[in-house]
Amino acid sequence: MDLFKNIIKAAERGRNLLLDREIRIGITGLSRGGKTALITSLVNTVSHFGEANLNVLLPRFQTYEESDMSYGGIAQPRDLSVAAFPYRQAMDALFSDPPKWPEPTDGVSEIRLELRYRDNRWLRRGEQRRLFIDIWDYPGEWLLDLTLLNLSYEEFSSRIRDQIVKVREVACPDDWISAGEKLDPKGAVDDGYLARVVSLYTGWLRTCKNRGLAFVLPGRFVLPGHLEGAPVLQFLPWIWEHPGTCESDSLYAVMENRYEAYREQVVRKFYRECFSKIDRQIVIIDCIQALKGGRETFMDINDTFQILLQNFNYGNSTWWNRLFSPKIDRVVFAASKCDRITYDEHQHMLSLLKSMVSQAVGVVRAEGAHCEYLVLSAIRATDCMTVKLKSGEEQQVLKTDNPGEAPFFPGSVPDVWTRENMDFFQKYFDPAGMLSRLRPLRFKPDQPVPQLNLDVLLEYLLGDKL
Ligand SMILES: Nc1nc2c(ncn2[C@@H]2O[C@H](COP(=O)(O)OP(=O)(O)OP(=O)(O)O)[C@@H](O)[C@H]2O)c(=O)[nH]1
Ligand SMILES: [Mg+2]
Repeated sequence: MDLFKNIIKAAERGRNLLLDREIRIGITGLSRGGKTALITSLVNTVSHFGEANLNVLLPRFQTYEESDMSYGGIAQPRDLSVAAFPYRQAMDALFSDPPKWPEPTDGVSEIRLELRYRDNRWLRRGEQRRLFIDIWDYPGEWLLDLTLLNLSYEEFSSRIRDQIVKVREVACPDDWISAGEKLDPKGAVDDGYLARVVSLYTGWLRTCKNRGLAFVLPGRFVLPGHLEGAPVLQFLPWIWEHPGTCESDSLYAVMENRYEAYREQVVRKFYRECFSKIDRQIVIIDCIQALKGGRETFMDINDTFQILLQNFNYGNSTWWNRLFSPKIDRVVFAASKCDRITYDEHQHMLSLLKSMVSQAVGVVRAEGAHCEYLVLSAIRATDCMTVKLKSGEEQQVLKTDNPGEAPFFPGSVPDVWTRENMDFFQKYFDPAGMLSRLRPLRFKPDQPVPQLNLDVLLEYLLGDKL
C-alpha cells in the first residue's frame, strides 16, 4: 500500500515538475544573516494573497495582478520526514509584546506554499493554475560546510592553514595549535586528549564566529545539533607536516576517516536535503555587519561567497533539467536588514553589495544564470521619514514605534570598499548602538508583515512562472 502511495506521489511530483508547477527556492545566508526572518515574511505575505487591496502593498509584483491571484497559503508538506518550518512560533514572536525576532535556527526545516491564479501564457490564458513553492531553512553555521564537498582531508587541512594566517590577528589560534603539536599522527588514538584539542579548536572557531568571520569550518563543530558528542565530530585539520604513510588505526588515519564520514554522511546529506534540487536562489548578505567587522571580516565574506557558490548548479532551466538535473536559472543577491539605513542610502548599499559579490556573480553568470541585486528588509523595524533640520535642510531619518524614542540618523554607507571608507564607517556609523536594539514594528494580524522590497523579490522569483 505504502509502495503504491509512494509511486503515486512520485508520479505527481514528476508531473508538477514537468508542467513547471513547482518551484524550489534556496535561501543562502550565513548565520544571523536573516534567513528565518525572510522565510517568515514570505510565508506571511503569500498567506495574504487573494485578499482585497494586497496589490496596493506590493505594487512592483506586477504579475500578481495580471495573473489574477486568488489564493496563497501553506500546503501539505512535501516530505513528512523533515521538520516543519516553525512559522507559527515566528509569528507568535512577532505578535508578542514587545515584538520579538524569530529564534535562531538549530536544524533543517521545510515549508511548502501553494498559489492559485489564472494562467497568463497565451495558449492557456485564463485557465486556473496552481504553483507550489518549496523553501528550506537551516542554521547558517552549516552552510559553509558545502565548501567541503569537494575537498579531501589534506585539502581541508591546507585551507584551515591558510585561514589561520589570514585571521590570526582577530582570532588567535595558538591554544589549539600548541595542544595539537603534541599529537602523534602515527601513534594510537588517545580519545581523551583528542577530545581536549578538538574542544580548543572549537573554541577558536567560536571566536572566529563571534568576530564576524564567515569561514568557520566544520560548521557542526559550533552547532552540532543531534550530532553532539558523536565520533564523526572528533577530528582536527592536520595543519602540521604530512606524516607520510600511516597505519589504519593511527591517529592521522582515524581523523581522515572521520573527516570523510563527516563529508559524506553529514555534509552531502545536508546538501541533498536543502540544496541539490533548487531552481532559484536568494543569496542574502548582511553588508552592515560585514562593514562593522573590519577588513578581515569584509574580505572573508567576499571570498566565502565566491567559494560557496561554486557548489551549486547554475544554468538554463529546461523541462529535462527540472526532472533530472535541476539548475538554478535566477539568483538574487540581497543586502538584508536595509531598514537600518535611510532610503537615500539604498543606492550606496546596492553598489557596495555589487562590489562585495562581484567574484561570486562571475561564478553564476559564467554558467548562464541571471542575477539581480536588491536591498531588502524582510521584517521592518523602522519607518523612514524626512525631517526639517534647524538649518532649514531636509534629512531622512529612521523612526521606531517605541514610545518616546526620537527619530535618528544612523549614518552613511560607503558605495565602495576602501580602507578609509571602512575606518570612517566604523567610527561614525550608529555610534549610539541604536541598531542592535531594534525590534520588529508592530502590525495588525489582518495585515502582512511590514517589509521593504519584498514585492520586487517576488516579481523576480515568480513573475515568469505565473
Ligand atoms: N532591522 C532588521 N533586522 C533584521 C531583519 N531580519 C533579521 N534581522 C535581525 O537579524 C537577526 C537574525 O535574523 P534571522 O532571520 O534569525 O537570521 P538567520 O539567517 O535565520 O540566522 P541563523 O538561524 O542563526 O542561521 C534577527 O534576530 C534580527 O535581529 C530585518 O529585516 N530588519
Ligand atoms: Mg534562522
